[in-house]
Amino acid sequence: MEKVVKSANKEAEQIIEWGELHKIETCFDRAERLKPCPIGETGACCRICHIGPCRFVGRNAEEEARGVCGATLPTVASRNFLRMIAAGTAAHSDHARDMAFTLLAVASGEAKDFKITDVRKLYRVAGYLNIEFEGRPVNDVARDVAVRLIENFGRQKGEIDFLSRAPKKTQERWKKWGIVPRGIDREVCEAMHRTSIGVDHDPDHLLLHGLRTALADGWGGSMISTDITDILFGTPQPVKAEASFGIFKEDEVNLVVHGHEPTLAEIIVAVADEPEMIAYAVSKGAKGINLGGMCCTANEVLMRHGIPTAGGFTNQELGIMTGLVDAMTVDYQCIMPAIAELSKKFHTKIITTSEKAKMPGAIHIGFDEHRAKEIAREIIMLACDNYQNRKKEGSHITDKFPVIAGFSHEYIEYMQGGRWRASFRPLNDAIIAGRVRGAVGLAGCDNPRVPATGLHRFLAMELIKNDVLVLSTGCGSAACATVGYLTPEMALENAGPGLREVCEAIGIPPILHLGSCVDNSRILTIASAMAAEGGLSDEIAGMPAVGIAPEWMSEKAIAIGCYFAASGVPVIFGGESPVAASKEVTRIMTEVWFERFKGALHFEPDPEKILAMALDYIDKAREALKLKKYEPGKFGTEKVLMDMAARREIERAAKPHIGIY
Ligand code: NFS
Repeated sequence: MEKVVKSANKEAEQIIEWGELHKIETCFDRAERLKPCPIGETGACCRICHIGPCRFVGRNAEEEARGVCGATLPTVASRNFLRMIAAGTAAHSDHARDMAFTLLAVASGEAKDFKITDVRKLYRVAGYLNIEFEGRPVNDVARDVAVRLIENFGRQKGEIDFLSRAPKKTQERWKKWGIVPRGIDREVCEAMHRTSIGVDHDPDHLLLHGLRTALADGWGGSMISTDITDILFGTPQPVKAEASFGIFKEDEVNLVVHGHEPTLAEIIVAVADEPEMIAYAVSKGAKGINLGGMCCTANEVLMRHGIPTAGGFTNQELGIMTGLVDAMTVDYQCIMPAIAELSKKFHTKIITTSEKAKMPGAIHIGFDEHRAKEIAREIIMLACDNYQNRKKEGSHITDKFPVIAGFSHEYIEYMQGGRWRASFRPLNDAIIAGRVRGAVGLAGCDNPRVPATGLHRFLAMELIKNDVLVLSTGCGSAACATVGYLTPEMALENAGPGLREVCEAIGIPPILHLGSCVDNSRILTIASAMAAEGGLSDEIAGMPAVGIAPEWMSEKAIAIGCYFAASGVPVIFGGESPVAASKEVTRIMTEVWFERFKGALHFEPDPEKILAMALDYIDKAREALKLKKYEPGKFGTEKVLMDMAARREIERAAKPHIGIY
């Protein structure tokens, strides 16, 4: 019998096989053993009150069937779905709240180990908020920005501030359909209220509130998080790094930062280079300290410092199974509780660091931004102490791949014309001419229910072959990084002729790593800039662009998919639909949303079909915009893209220092 591949990643599969040999269970084994509950999986189980749970199965599986209270299947499926959006929005936004309070603490001089790193970005954000910045002390501006952004969470009336960054027409659609989010917490709270027993029963109405809540995530929580992280730690620019399990070093202390909140990870990066820390590691017999990342905390420090990544969600257990991880800090989100138990079979210390997220079997060292360096040093020393306990066991892997990451929206703008002519004109022109067929945001988790990372890899490869520029984030980026896809050479070897030319001219990979999952908000900013640039659509809707999350599993991914749909982007998710039980809910999320917003949310498990659907959406959008029909290798004439040499020339002529926007 042919062996079932659990991960599409060769190195991951090697560790899984080693684990099987040593009787060590992973999420892949558990996924095989625990099949999804077929009732809950499709949205057909109502458990919001205790008369039930009511299950819509068998003779009760029709649209007009009713639970004990009389709720229909479409009501139940849309309520369940709205709760997923609310949870995803809460996760991104509570992270954003932490970032906003950190900014406030820094601006008030209470968190002395941090500073405002990117003043230019601070001013840009102050500008969006109509906060005066010229001639004022930086910390005063930062405090005003922090206070104002914090208000977005508890605002009761009015609008979330960053909605004004969307194209006017996009905003008008939101107004027309009554989905303008007021305050982030208000929308999440109202979602929970409306879905409790006996409140909102109209599927369309429930789902519209889902879109409003999701917009509070995309244009609220996520965008706030991205902007503040850039202000505090720097706006990313291209950086070279490495990915996969070979990043761990046999002769150094390996400390992994895992989770989503970059604040502690940033300070660990800062102090790990201190001579005292290195001397401490050496005193324990190691040659130095080697930092690595996992999931989105990895993406944050990869984007800004080139810290190597060991990969995404399904790699967290496998990383420990290399036997080389001396300590792993986990903050919050996407952390499998299994790692605490697993770590006992090795020498790895798991350290929880957030007061919001604890785990039996882990050590807790609560992070406090007021004593940041002290805590970071404590953690590093703990990892060093534990280096001596390293055992021989483990599936040591030496393979690693080069990565170019760090594509913030500011850098993407800059790379198309330099500091003085930064714009999206070249990209718009390349799309108009058919050199670039369109763009896809490839995002979301990796998943042990499919050959993990395989769907990301398949789609990334096929899309660039078809001249589609890929913007990747989150574990989608990690899936591509850990197989060497995030390099300029990828364009030379695999991209279609038009996309290859564009990538060569600018010197970029055809798959651009934009950051963590909150950084999907960067794609909203890019789409808005492309609309403002002209020549394509004058709103986000109607652009030759699609969002794909082929291996999603988190509620956060659902919130992301919905804010893209509400913003006008058709979105295709892999796997079974969580509303499959109701034809009506499926129709609303595809047809009705498309009529109103030109966005939609589909679920399609077959990757070939996902690809075909995405290309079809892109080609239809091109047709509607009356652009040249896409034909591989046949382009119209557009303005010559500014190449590296020309850009350097401009920089030289302008100023000796380079800022990216
Ligand atoms: Ni996004 Fe990042 Fe990964 Fe999925 Fe989890 S790490 S926030 S939710 S699993 S992409």
